[in-house]
Amino acid sequence: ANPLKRVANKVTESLKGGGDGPPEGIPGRPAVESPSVAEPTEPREPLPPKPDQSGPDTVSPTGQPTGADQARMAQSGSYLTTAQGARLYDTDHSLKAGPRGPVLLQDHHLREKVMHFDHERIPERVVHARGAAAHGVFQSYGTAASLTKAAFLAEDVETPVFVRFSTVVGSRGSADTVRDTRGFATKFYTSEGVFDLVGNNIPVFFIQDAIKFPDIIHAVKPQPDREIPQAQSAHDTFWDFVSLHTEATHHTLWHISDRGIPRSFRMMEGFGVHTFRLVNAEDGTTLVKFHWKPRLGVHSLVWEEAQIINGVDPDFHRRDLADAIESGAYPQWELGIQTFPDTPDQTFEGIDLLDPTNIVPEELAPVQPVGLLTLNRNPSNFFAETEQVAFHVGHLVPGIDITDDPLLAGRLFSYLDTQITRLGGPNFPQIPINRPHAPVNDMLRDGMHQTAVHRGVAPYRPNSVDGGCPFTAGADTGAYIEAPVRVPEATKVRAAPESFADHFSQPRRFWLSMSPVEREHIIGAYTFELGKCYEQAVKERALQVLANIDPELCEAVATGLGLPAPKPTEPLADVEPSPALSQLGRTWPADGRIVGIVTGEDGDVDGVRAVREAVLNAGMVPLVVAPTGGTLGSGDGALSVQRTYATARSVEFDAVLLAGTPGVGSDAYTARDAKSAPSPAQPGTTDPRVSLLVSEAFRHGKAIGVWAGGEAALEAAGVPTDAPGVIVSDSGTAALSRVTELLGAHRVWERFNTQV
Ligand code: HDD
Repeated sequence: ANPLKRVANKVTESLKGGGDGPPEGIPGRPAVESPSVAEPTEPREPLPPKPDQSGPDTVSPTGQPTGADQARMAQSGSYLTTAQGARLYDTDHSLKAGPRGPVLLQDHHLREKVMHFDHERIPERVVHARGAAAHGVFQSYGTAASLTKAAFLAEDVETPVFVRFSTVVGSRGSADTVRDTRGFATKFYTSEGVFDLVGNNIPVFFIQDAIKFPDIIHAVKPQPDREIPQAQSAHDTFWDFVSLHTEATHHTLWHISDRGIPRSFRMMEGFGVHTFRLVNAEDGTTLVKFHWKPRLGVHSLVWEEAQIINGVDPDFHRRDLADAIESGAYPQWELGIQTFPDTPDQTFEGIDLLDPTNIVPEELAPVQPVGLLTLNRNPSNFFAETEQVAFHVGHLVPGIDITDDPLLAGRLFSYLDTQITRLGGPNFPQIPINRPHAPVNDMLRDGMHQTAVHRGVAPYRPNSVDGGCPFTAGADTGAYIEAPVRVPEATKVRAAPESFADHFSQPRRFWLSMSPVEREHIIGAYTFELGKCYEQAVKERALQVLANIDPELCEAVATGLGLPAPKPTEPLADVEPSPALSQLGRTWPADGRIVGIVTGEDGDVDGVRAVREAVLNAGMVPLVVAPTGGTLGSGDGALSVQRTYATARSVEFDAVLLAGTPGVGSDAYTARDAKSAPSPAQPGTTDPRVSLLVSEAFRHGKAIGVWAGGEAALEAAGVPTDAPGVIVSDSGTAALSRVTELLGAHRVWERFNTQV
C-alpha cells in the first residue's frame, strides 16, 4: 500500500471523528460510525493508577496531599492530549500543505511537542552527576534519645527517607564502577522538617576548607583542553594537585584502596564526615560523627573486574540496587554515632574534630547504633525523583546542629546556591521529591516555578491584617534553636589552625591497618594511576607523598613505575593500626549475592533445578547460563535460561557453579561471539566463552563449585581442582553449601599473591 495514501486516509478518517478513541459525536452533529482505523489497540477506559505511578508520598507547600495529582499526570488515560488538555488525533505527522508540501507554522501541536523536548534536560550536578536512588524507611532505636531531641531519633519512630548514591567525578552518563568516592545522601522526611545527611562512603575529605573545593574538582574532572579522561582520577592534573596539596593524602589513600571500587551500593559504609553537634532536651550538647553500617558488610570489586564491568554493564551499581529492591532483598544499614564530649578545644584523644581529613578510630570511640535504614521502593521516575532531589547540609532539624568545621561552612552555602542553576530558581523545595512531610508555613513568595497559590495578604511579620499569623515558635513548641556555643575572641585571618598541618599520621594508620591483600591492591592502584600520568615531575612528587606514608608502599609503587623511591621528608608517625578499617577478616551474610549456574547442552537439568532452588532458599539470586536462550529440558520441569554464553560474563556473579559439562562440544560459538579473540571451539573442547568465564572468576577470587563433570571446564580454563575455593562435589547442593560459606568472606582471599 502506498504509505502516503494511508496517511491521507487516516487524516480523513480522523476528521470524520476517528482517531485512536471511540467516536463520540460532536454536539449538534450525528455520531459518526466507527471507521476502521488501522490501529493495533482498542481504546479503553483509563486504567486505575498503578501504585508505582503515584508520586512520592509528600504534601504540597500548603499542606495538601499530592498523590492524586501525581496519578493524574501519569500516562494512564485513554486519550493523548496536548499540555493544555486538548485531545489529539495524530501525533506522528506535522501539519503540511499536502503530504509532500511544506510544514505549516500554524502547527501548534508540533511546536509544543518540540519546544518541550528541546528543554527536557537540566544541567547535571556539578559534582555527583551520576547517581541512583531509592525510597525507604528509617526506624529509630531510641538509643540517641538522651543525646538529641530530634524527634526522628526518639524510640521507635518510623521516618520515610529517600537515599541517593553517586559517583563524584563522572558525567551523568558515565560508568558506575570507576574508581571514585561514592556519595551517600539521605533525606529524612521527619515530622519536624527535612533532615539531610549528605555523606560519602569515605569518612574523610580531600580538603580542609571549602574554598579549595573548586581547585580539587577542577583537578580531578576531565582536563579542560580535550575533556578527557571521563570519570577517572588516573591523570596528571589530579595527581599534580594532590601531590602538591598534601592534606588530600588521607582521602586519596582511601580512594586508591578497595573503597574506591565498591561491589555494590548495598555493600558500602556511609559517613557524615564532619563532626556534628547533638542537642538534647536539657540543652546538653555532644559532638558526633555519623556512620552508616551496611548489613551485608563492606565489599569491593577487584580492579580488573571493575574495568570489565565498565564496558559490559556500565549501569552495574544502578541495576544492582534496583534489582535487589525489586526482588525484595531490601538493602539495610544501621545508622551509628561516635560520640565525643563537647569540649572547648573540639578534640578527642588528640584528634582535631574540626579537621575533616581526620577519622577517630572506632577502637577509641565505638560506633553506637541508633536506628535502621531499609530501602524498599524504587523510584517511579528517574528525572522527577533521582535527578530533581536536592540535598543540603543546612537542612537540619531541632536537636542536630553544626560545628565550626570550615569545610562544612562552605557546604552550607554551596548546596542551596547550586540548585538555583540546576533546578532553575528558588522554588525547588516545592518539587514533589523535595517537599517536607512536616507542614510548611513559610513567607517565601513568588519566583520562578512557583506552584503554590498562597492566600492572604500579609506574607510579612509583624502583621495585624492576618491576625498576626504566623507566630514564631519557642524551645517548648519545637523551634530550631542554634546551640548557644561560645565563639572564642579572635582576629580575622585567612589561615588554618596549627593542628590541620599533620597530613601523614592518619594515612599511615590506614595503611598499617590494611591486610596484605588490601595493601597489594593499594600498590596496584597507585601504580596504575601514576602510570597513566605523563609528567615525570608529578610521578616523582606523588612518590614523595607515598614515602611519607610508608617507605615499603613507596618502594613497591616506585618499582612498578621504574623510578627510584625517595626517602621520607619527615619522621614516620608512630600510630596504632585500627583493625576496623580493614574489609577482611569477618563473616557476612551471603543473601542478595548473585550465583551463576553454568551448564551445557547436555547439562544436568535435575541438578541445576535443585541447586537453583537451594540458591533461592539461601536468599541469593540464581542465574542459569546455557549455550543458547530459551529453556533447559522440556515439559513442566523445563528451566528458564537467564544468560547465554554470549550474554554472560563472570563479573556479574559473586560465585560460579559448573553443572555437567558446560560448553563441552558446544558448537554455539562463532567468531562473532569472540570476547578475547580465542580460536573457535572444536567439537569436544570447552567453549572459549565458558573458559573465559571460569578463568576470570578464578582470577577474581570467586568461589567455584563443580559437579557432574564440570571439571572439564576447570581444566580448559587452567584452574586446578585442588585450588583454594574450588569445590568439586557429588551434587550441586553440596557444592553450593560450601560456596555459600566462602561467600561469607566475600572472596577466596588465599588466591591473591601478596608480598607485603
Ligand atoms: Fe558536596 C553534591 C557529599 C563537600 C558542593 N556532595 C554532593 C552530593 C554528595 C556530596 C553525596 C550529591 C548529593 C545528591 O545526591 O544530590 N560533598 C559531599 C561530602 C563532602 C562534600 C561528603 C565533604 C565532607 N560539596 C563539598 C564541598 C562543596 C560541595 C566542600 C562546595 C564548596 N556538593 C556540592 C554541590 C553539590 C554537591 C556543588 C552538587 C550538586 C548538589 O550539590 O546538589 O553543591
